Amino acid sequence: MKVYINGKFYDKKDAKISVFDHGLLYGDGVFEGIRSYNRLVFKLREHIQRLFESAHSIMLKIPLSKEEMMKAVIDTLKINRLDDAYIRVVVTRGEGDLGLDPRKCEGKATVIIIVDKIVLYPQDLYKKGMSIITVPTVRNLPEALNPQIKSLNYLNNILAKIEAINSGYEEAIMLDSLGYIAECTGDNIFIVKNNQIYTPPQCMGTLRGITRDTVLEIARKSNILVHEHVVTRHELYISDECFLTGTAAEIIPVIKVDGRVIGGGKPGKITLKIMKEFRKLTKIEGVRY
Ligand code: PXG
Repeated sequence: MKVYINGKFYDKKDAKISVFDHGLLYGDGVFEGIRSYNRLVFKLREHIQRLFESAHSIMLKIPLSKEEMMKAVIDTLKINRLDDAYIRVVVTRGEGDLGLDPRKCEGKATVIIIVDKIVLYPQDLYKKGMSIITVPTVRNLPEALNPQIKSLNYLNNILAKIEAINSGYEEAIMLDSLGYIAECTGDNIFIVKNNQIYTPPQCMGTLRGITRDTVLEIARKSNILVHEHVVTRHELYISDECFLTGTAAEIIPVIKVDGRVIGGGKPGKITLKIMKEFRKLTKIEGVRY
């Protein structure tokens, strides 16, 4: 495996950055997770756009243009000869000193691109559906650290994941500070009720997922009504169907939440239709390499 660091490729064992990098010391940086399917990078432009928006928001200057970043991703895929890959793009504030002052890192941002495989959930859960739970750790307040910023600070999500794992579950539903459904630790959440789709609005402590946007697009094209609307736990419990979306997770059905069976206790027909349409899109859309 060859890893891209600041314009050069290194073998995995030599792909190292400084212990003074503020990405490590403070989680000061941003990232993206992207997928390619059969040599097509899905939604590459959208991911790079979000990366630059995250960086802009935390006043981190990425030392490449968007076009150069896209080319760097493609070059990393080509050199690794992977047809289907999970691509991690990381930009940190760079090397500084033992103080959080970002001025010490000025002009030294670290750019890393790793291409590998990712398996988020056991494969059989995509057929059977997952049981998940809501957890005590609430999603970051947008006015503190906005979940729209895909920063290297994922401790909020990791704590929620730990709570799910400690209770014997694979995934956690995080609520916002008002108690509404926000999202999962690395996925957006959708419910279906009376053949209509609902997902929490992005202003309520939810990342604007690129898979989420794709699902909304698929639903609209399929003449399914979609609502970006607050969702309570009660509405989730009495929904007909539930599924999660994310680049790493793709689309995975949920059949039980907090011990309540969702719909018929198996993946619903709208979920299956969206999964099928999504799979089709990944076969035809994307930047080729
Ligand atoms: N919410 C959060 C908090 C995320 O981190 C999503 C939603 C889905 O967004 P996209 O754009 O991918 O549809 C994400 C992204 C992992 C992992 O290892 C998960 C993500 C990113 C990187 C790694 O679980 N999810």
